[in-house]
Amino acid sequence: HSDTDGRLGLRFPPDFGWGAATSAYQVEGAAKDDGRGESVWDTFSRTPGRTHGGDTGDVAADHYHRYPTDLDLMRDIGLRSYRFSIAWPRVQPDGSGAPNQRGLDFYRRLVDGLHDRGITPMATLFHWDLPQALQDTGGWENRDTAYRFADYARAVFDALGAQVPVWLTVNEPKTVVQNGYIIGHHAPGRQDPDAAYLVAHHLHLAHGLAVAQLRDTGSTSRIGPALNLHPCYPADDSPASVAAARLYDGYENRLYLDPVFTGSYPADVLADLGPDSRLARGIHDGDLETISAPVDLLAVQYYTPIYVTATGGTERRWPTSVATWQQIFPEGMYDILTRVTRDYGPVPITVTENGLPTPDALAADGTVDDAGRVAFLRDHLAAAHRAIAAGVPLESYHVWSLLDNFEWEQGYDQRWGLIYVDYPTQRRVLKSSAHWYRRVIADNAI
Ligand code: PNW
Repeated sequence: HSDTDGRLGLRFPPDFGWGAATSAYQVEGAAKDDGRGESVWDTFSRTPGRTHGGDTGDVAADHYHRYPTDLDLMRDIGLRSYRFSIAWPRVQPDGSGAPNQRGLDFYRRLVDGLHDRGITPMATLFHWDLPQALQDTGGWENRDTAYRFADYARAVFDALGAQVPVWLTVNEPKTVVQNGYIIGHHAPGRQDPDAAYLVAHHLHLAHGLAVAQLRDTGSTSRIGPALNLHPCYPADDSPASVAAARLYDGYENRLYLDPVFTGSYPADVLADLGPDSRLARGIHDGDLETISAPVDLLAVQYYTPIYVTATGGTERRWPTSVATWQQIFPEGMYDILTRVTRDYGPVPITVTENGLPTPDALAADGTVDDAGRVAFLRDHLAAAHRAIAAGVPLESYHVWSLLDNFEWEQGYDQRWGLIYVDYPTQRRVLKSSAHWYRRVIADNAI
């Protein structure tokens, strides 16, 4: 039961890490500043027909220039944690070699600004913006890209390792695999499933090599993977639906969790791909030891469940958001958090993304009413609260996103932020969800 302003009276643990998240290509803009190289997303978004309205991240939310204002807004909301990503092409414009100091300096200013305001930085090393020069030599299909990533990670750790207490390696390897290499509506726009699962392996290898690099620096910072997990439910209780949902879960979840946490690929997925798959042939001796190096935490990103029919198809069962792939099902948050703790724990967990796109508009009185987002966040936080009560070691939660931003192939058409961005002027306006979240953080309760 909620009181009149929708508050549930559910208190979170002391020091809970209330946060919000962004990624470099989606917010920074400044595509040519300070020696930044090009990434696969520059190439992809500049290719006619690839993004809504031909939108690109060239300017985005201009966060590269406006970060001091954005830091002040984070402080005003009361954030305890801010998750951002580092653009590999700013650090190594061609994907290898000596780091570009001016690129690193931006992240140093950002991290210093967070500490000045009492906000804990959480940095993702790779949120999909692969240097185009590495794509030109095969990208993630090329095993060498994982070793280039390890070098890049080392350069970042050497520059910022002491100031960033939590590192995330690869953001959502599954989305690169599925959207980048199977469906093809993300960069690099391929439609080649056999290549896709080899890409998965090389992303896992990149993760493991980066973990080793952090350990080698002697850092006491923590590190883990950032996985978007989709609870997969059988559409009915027939044995065929249950079996189909189980295999679907293999492709959606266990393919990304098992190598890191158990040191092996899920046998049902490997069997389904067959002995001659590029994945099966691409696993070298020792790879799984590298990939399963102990991590310090698991970052979970939850948006939607998947309902699987007896034939392995999917079905819509709950209301969808303006993102057609998203069904609104808060209970899925409870299910996925308790499941990863049961099957892969005990490992500290952070939710690094959860959110909803809504058709937000600036009203005549200068406000932005996103009541739908408030209800979504409150219901998902209530499910997270129940998961904590059930024993899930959840330490923090990050709304996707801090700011409206470049939503990949949807361009600027989908708004996911707590903060409205008026793109023509780059003016920021706190939405009603941001005001609501400020009170949640102040009360440490929903
Ligand atoms: C995540 N799906 O992507 C990304 O990490 C963010 O960069 C992105 O802006 C955000 O979620 C919202 O889309 C996803 O198809 C892309 O289930 C696709 C899916 C989930 C997450």
